[in-house]
Amino acid sequence: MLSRIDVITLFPDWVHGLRELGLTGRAIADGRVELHCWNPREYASGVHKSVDDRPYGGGPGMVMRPEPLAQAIEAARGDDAAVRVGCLTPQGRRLDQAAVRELAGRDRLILVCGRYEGIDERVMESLVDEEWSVGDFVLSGGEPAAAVMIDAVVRLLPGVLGHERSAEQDSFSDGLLDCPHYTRPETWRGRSVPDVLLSGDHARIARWRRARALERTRARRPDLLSGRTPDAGNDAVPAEFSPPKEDKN
Ligand code: 9D3
Repeated sequence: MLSRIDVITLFPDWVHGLRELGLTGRAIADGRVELHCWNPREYASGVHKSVDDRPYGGGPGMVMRPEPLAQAIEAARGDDAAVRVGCLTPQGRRLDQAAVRELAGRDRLILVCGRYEGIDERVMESLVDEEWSVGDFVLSGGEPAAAVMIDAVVRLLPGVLGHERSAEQDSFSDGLLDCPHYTRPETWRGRSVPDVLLSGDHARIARWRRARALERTRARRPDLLSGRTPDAGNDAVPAEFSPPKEDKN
């Protein structure tokens, strides 16, 4: 079970934000996980303490210099030679909930955040064990991706979510998108809450929610259903809840 996360970043304010805010802030305050931060700039030498330089071969942008970054990674690793070093890069393995569960089951996480056009490849070869992406879009650096990964992982740690919101009930833990939700008033701007939710019949409500979740998943993210076995997985939409067409997106 994860007890410690180390982030290597030129922008430690991202990590301070995780410490101070929200679910991650509370988990750290409660001692459920430690979050440490290492800034390559503190390992840079010379009056300018430069952490980047122009790319060999030319081209736009800058590349993170190997030595300050390597020293920051080694400082984070300490004497724990076994801990895997992950790097957030657009070329990495796409993060999904299965990967998040896997990461939450490790003892430690070391996350290297890139900035500029990238990191000197020799650091990737010699010190980085795995690369992670959070999706096929362009961020300005690895920090927001690390924040996403850390939030997703920390909420799985025991005691982080209140018992009223168990991680097991989540969308994606059963591989489906979430069902719709409603609260008061019963009618809002001419739209009423589905009768079944007011019925008090909890078994029927559970079947309705699953039917809605299945229909939504089929309409919006059929890729999530493609690896499933409809019969064994109980994935048929009950006839009692044959849906209004789900056609958003
Ligand atoms: C526009 C710059 N690109 C050159 C063709 C390469 C590039 C380098 C660095 C693109 C983005 C970044 C910064 N992004 C990350 O470090 C990053 C990221 C992302 O951009 N998308 C999804 N996941 C991740 S994890 C780290």
